[in-house]
Amino acid sequence: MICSKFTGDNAFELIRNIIAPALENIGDMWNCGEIALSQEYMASKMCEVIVEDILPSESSSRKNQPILGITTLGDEHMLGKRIVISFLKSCGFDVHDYGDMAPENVVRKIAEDNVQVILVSTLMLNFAHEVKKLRSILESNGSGTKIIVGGAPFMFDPDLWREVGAHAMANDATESLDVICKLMGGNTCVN
Ligand code: B12
Repeated sequence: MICSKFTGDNAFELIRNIIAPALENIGDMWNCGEIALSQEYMASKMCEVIVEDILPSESSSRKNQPILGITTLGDEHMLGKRIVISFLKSCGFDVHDYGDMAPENVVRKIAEDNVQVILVSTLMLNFAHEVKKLRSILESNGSGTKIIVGGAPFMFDPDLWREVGAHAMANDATESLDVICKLMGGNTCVN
C-alpha cells in the first residue's frame, strides 16, 4: 500500500488536487522541451501505480442500474478512463471497458453487451471528433444508446460535446453520476 491515508472517497480528492495537477505540469514541461517523452511516460506510469493503489473497490450492490460502457476511441491517454470506471464501479454500476477501440468496434460491443450509456474519455481533440462517427453508426443501427463525453477538449470548449453529437458531458467522474441519472430519466440512481 503506497498511501494508506488516501483510500475510498478521499482518493478522488487526492487525484483531483495533487495527481492531476502534477501530470498537467509534466505535460507542460514536455511541451516546452524541458523533459523528454521517456520522462513524461515514466512519470505517468508512476502516477498510474499510485492511482491503482488508492482507488476504492467495487460495490457489491447492483440495483436497477443502466449497463455502462467506456472507451477512449483510440486515444492512448487511459488514466481519466481508469478513474471514471473505478468511481462508477464503487457506486455499484457495471462498466464494460472497451479500451481504445475504434468507433466501429465499440458499436459492435455495445450491441453485444446491451450497453445503455457509453462514456467516452479523450484528451486529444482529434479523438474527441471520433464521437461523431460513433453517434452516426449508432443511429444508423437504430440504437438508443446515449453518449456521455469527458476529458480536456470538452472542458476547454464547452460547446464541443454538442458539436460532436454527444447526449451530454461531465467534468469529472463524480459529475458523471448525476448526468447518467438525468439521461436515464432520474429513475436509475444509486441507493
Ligand atoms: C500522461 C500523459 C501521456 C502518457 C499517457 C499514459 C497513459 N497510459 O495514460 C503518454 C506518454 C503515453 C502520452 C502520449 C501522448 N501525449 Co500525452 N499527456 C499526458 C499528460 C502528462 C497527463 C494526462 C493524464 O493522465 N492526466 C490525468 C488524468 C486523471 O486527467 P484526465 O484524463 O483529464 O481525466 C480527468 C478529467 O478530464 C475527467 N475525465 C476524463 N475522461 C473522462 C470521461 C468521462 C465520461 C467523464 C465524465 C470525465 C472524464 O475525469 C478525470 C478525473 O478527474 C498530459 C498533460 C495534461 N495537461 O493533461 C499530456 C497530453 C494530454 N499529451 C499530449 C500529447 C500531444 C501526447 C502525444 C501526441 C505526444 C506525447 N507527449 O507523447 C501522445 C499521444 C498518444 C495518443 N495517440 O493518444 C498533449 C495533448 C495536446 C492536445 N490536446 O492535443 C498533452 C496535453 C501534453 C501537452 N501539454 O502538450 N501522454
